[in-house]
Amino acid sequence: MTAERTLVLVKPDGVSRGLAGAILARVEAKGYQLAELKLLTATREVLEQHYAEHEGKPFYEPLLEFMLSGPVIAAVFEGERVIEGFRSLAGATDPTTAAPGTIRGDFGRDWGLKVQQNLVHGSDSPESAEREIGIWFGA
Ligand code: RTP
Ligand code: MG
Repeated sequence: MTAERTLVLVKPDGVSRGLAGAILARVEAKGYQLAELKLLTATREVLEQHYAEHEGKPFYEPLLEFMLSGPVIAAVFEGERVIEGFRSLAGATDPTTAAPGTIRGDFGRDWGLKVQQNLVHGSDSPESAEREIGIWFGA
């Protein structure tokens, strides 16, 4: 049996603020295994696939603009229950109220923009993880 996998993105705010290493280190320190890693600037096509579920929502266009604003890190981490484990490490979507001790709670805040700039993405289910890993890394 292969271990569960999740797609982790360090979003442009995390990379531009120099937090990528600190963020990845937290995931490794919890015990998850790094399986894939790359730095790249996303394309609109990739983001449209990745965020298809949010199309039409008020934050959709600002979200795509934000995600296109600079390079991101795409990574795959592996381990037992890594999907829920990473989302617990990441904290709540809104960085202002995300719990201290989480990535978003410790490093993020509201910048008064039209989208939550919240440093990281993590897949939310095994089906999402396989779909998203395919989008960012190929089948
Ligand atoms: P993610 O997918 O990035 O791991 O985060 P999530 O599950 O906690 O949040 P989700 O609801 O899937 O939303 C995707 C991303 O869209 C941005 N967002 N901004 N009202 C807002 O300003 C707003 N709502 C969502 C965030 O960047 C969020 O992570
Ligand atoms: Mg999500």
